Formats: sequence, structure tokens, C-alpha cells
Amino acid sequence: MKKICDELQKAALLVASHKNPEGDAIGSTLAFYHTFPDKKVELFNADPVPYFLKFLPGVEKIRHQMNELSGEYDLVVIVDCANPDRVCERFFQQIKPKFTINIDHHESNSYFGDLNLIDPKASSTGELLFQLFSCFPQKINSQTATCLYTAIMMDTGSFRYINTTPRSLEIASKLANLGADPAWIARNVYESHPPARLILLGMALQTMVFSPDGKRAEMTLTKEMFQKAQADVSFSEGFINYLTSVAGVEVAVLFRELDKNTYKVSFRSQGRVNVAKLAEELGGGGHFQASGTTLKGSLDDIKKLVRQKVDELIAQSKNASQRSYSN
Ligand SMILES: [Mn+2]
Repeated sequence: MKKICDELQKAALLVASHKNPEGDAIGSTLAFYHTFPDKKVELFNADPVPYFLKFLPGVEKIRHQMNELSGEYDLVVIVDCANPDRVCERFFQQIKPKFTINIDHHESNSYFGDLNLIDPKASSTGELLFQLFSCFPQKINSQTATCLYTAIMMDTGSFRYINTTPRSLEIASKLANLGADPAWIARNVYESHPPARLILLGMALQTMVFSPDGKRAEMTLTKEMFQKAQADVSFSEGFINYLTSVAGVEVAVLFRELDKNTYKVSFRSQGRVNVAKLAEELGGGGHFQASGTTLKGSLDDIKKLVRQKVDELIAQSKNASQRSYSN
């Protein structure tokens, strides 16, 4: 952390995070912008900012096309990315940074930076950044606090998942003291949806399937449903949580059509089954309680494979005790 703090003081920065961004990716990216108001800080994300994060201060500063970036960078900071191609294809080939700092909390991180700050026990990258920014003499300002609070709130599912620790709660409390407004942030993230989101949710709920023992639950979203509801991908954020809200469900699965015969498969665990392991077996990655992968093939074949893998894992985890996050 000390070494990273020293490097951060030296040069202009380019900060980037993973495509298809959520609160931790965008909040962590923006936090750098607000932490160094007197220095050139450029921000990049390959995909647009989802509507429920547009309230965050500074979102308009994020560039989305690589040709909008000024080119030569001495120092690039990558946040919340387990590996470099999560940023986007050809990012590193095109940018060729002289020095890369990698800050993340994914267990599967490949340590691709010249300096790596990786802590799988941290709830979020936002939590790590709070600790990092505490190295600087200046106080964390209210914009940074808002961005970091949003990052932690979203990655802990509003302080409900097993990554909600005394430390993450303590940091959230400190951020509230530094100017983050929890009620205002929650209203913007969770209660500012367009009606089309509920139309899409209605369609998704009709596709619900439970396994006979009720431990596996799934839902399917097709491109046709998005068209009918006039919704884009960001409208389905959080749908999978409706499945884990059902008593007895251990693993929830959401199949989302990306293209003909290509599906994004997302997993959520109620906390007993490690879905990071599941996603890795299927070529993806993520966290103990939230993970995903992309699979090719017919929807029927994909469902068959996924159901078998999920059921196996649930059976294997039969005697596993509740995972303690501090282990
Ligand atoms: Mn994260």
C-alpha cells in the first residue's frame, strides 16, 4: 500500500475497470478522480455507465472509446478486474502503460500489475481504496466518500451478503461521516428505475423453474423479452436476487441470451455453496456468493449442463458448514 501511495503521487493517471460495470467498478474508478483534484486523471470504461449509477459525481468524465484517450501513460490503475482482458480486448496492447497498478478483491486475480493490491477478504475494491486513500495526508472528500460507499453498498448487496464484515460496516460508517448520504445513495441506486424494468421483471418471473428439492432456482431472459419491454441489459441488474429471496434456495441461476446460441449464465449462492468454483469450472469466475460465465450452445444443452453442475455442487456442499468470511 505504501509503495502504491508513492507511485500514485508521481504521474498523471489513467484509471480503468471492467466492461459491463457495476457499482464497485464505477465507484472505484471515480474515487480516483475526486481524490486527486489537482492532477490529470483520465477514466475509462469500455461500456456505458448503467442508469442507476448516473447520479455519481463525475460520471461524465469517464471515456468509453479508446481513441478518446490521450495515448501515452506512465501510470495505469486497473480496479476490480481479476485479469487484464476484463477491461476490454486490446486495452493493454493499445495503451502500453509504463507501469500498472492492479487493485482488486477477486480471489482469482492473476496479479498482472507491476504492483498488486489484492485482498479477497475485502468486501469490494471500494473498501480497499478507502484503506489506500487513508495513506494520504488529505481528508477523503464527500465526492470520494459517495463513490466508495456506493461501491461497498452494491458489492455487499446492501450489507446483506457474507462479505459484510465488521470492517466493511466500519468503513461504511466512516464514509457516512465523510459526507456519503446512505439514504440518498440507496434511493438513486434501487428506487429510480424506469417502468420498463418491471415489465421485463414480469416476463422473467414467468420463466422461473425450481428443482424438485427447491435448492436450485432459475430464470431466463431472451433478447426478444428485452425488445418487447424496450429494456437494455442494465434493466435486469439484480433480477437474480428474487430467486435467492425464496426460502430453501441454495443456488440461483440466470440465463441471459447474448446472441444466438450464446448465453451469459450468472450464479448467486445463499452462502453455503461456493459458486466461484462453479463458474471457474465453466470457464468464468467471480466470488464465493456471486459469479458468472458465458456459454455457447443451444439453451437446452446449456441448461442441462448447468443444472447437473449446480446439483452436484449442492450435494457436495451438503455437510459444509456456513462459510465464515474471515477464514
Ligand atoms: Mn467488486
